[in-house]
Amino acid sequence: MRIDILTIFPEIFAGPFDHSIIKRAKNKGLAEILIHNIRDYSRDKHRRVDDYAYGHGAGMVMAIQPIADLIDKLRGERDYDEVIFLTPDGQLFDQPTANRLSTFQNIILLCGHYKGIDERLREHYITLEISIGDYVLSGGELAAAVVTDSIVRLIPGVLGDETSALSDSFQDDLLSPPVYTRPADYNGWKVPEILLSGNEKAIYQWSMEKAIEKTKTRRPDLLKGFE
Ligand code: 6GU
Repeated sequence: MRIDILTIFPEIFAGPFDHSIIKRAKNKGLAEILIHNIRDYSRDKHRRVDDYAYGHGAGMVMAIQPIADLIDKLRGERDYDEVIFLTPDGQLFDQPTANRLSTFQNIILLCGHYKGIDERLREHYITLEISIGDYVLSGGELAAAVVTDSIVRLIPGVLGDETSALSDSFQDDLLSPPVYTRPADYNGWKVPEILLSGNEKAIYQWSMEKAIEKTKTRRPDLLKGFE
């Protein structure tokens, strides 16, 4: 899968994709993540990418030309399954959306700033608008990093068996059960007996009960249609 990220702050992406699972996905050739600086496509002599909003109030709007030229260039090179705009007024991002995006070959993630982007870009270029939650970030970059992380880990072959199999059976609709590692007794704080029993069936049942119990108290909304 190839992910093209369009931003005016490419430096933000120096860190988040160079560790752990995403790094492994890139090294295995399963994910390619390309960062593009929108400013490089400005035809303005001062490399400006924004301008005053028509009509009302203060605040700058990201202009059409640099973003349109960049997307036109990319679309001339390959087909894209979705051109996604990260914006607080987009649809709420969730696991089913992550699952769907992870099946694609090529996607574009456009990071917004200021008061937003010229509405005509949304009408003519954007195919999907995503928000990562009901709070305001100063730009779409961190949201793009969140979306990228959640979809890259789902690409077949990225996660090893040890991370995928067991937890994913709970993952979509239930919160995870508690987990423990050695020592079995830490200054009197003991690991639940059943986990030391070696009885796989009983352990699975215990974990499932704990997951349901936790979901009931913390996120009862997730259990709709489960009981
Ligand atoms: Cl995608 N962008 C911004 N700026 N704020 C957000 C967001 C996105 N999702 C939640 N808050």
